[in-house]
Amino acid sequence: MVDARRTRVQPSLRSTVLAAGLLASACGGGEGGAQSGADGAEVDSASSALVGQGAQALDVGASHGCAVLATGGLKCWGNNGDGQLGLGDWAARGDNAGEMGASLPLSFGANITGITAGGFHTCALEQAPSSSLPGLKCWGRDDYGELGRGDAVDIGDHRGEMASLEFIDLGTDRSVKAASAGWYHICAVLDNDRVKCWGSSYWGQLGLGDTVDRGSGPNEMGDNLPEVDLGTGRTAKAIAAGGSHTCAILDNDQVKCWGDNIEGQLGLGDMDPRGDGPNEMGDDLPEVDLGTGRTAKASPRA
Ligand SMILES: [Ca+2]
Ligand SMILES: [Ca+2]
Ligand SMILES: [Ca+2]
Repeated sequence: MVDARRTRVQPSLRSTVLAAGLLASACGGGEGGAQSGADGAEVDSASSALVGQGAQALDVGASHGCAVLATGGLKCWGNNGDGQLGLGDWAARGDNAGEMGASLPLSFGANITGITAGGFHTCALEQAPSSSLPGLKCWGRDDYGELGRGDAVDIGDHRGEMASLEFIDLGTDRSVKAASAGWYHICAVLDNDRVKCWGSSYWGQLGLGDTVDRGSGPNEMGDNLPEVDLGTGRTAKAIAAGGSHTCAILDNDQVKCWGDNIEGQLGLGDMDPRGDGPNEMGDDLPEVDLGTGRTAKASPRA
């Protein structure tokens, strides 16, 4: 499986087209009319799942996607080989007729306010009625601790696992503002604007100065999971995880990236991974040069 982490499979174009179709359906208010696109037929059948419900947020992973409905419910479709659809089985949805629309079960019934789909796992922000602060729940493949549960047990592929799924422990009294999942890791901006990452650290994508996976063993999460050092006094406004790298927009509107850099994805003018060894993070991690006087805008949060 180590080799698998080196495999750079690109999220399929089909998923991107599907996502565009869903947004068009949600925003355009059309009556399920034909969506333009190379894969129009699939877009049509998928968008019918959302007619009359409206998508409030959307993300697509390697080969699955999820949309948050206006009701706060969550619907997911596509590859389900690791339980990433959260439906209690391994059956893909959307690859056969009659699986979408009303036939597609809700992964969550209500209270979902945000969604991020990773390689083979999925995480949702849930605003529980009993809590004033939203928390993060993750399911699907758990090879490297990406579900943050202290074990390496897939969740969502057996009945009853979703109903009993608990919030990820990111520290005492901590809640989550935003999160982004990569192939085998995930990073979150907490309520205190600090960043914590867990899952695979093979390329330093957790930004912790080593290649030790976090979240797969006991005592690795919660208060024991270190915050990512973004530099003296720096906090994060937004976070985005790619395959095996992560980027954040900082409070000063500058961008910093860490993790795999074999193709220059950190934007630093070299191919050295950052965050996998000592003295590479914090003030030692350069900002991405966006041009003289240029800064980055964080997109509005859902
Ligand atoms: Ca199917
Ligand atoms: Ca399971
Ligand atoms: Ca390095």
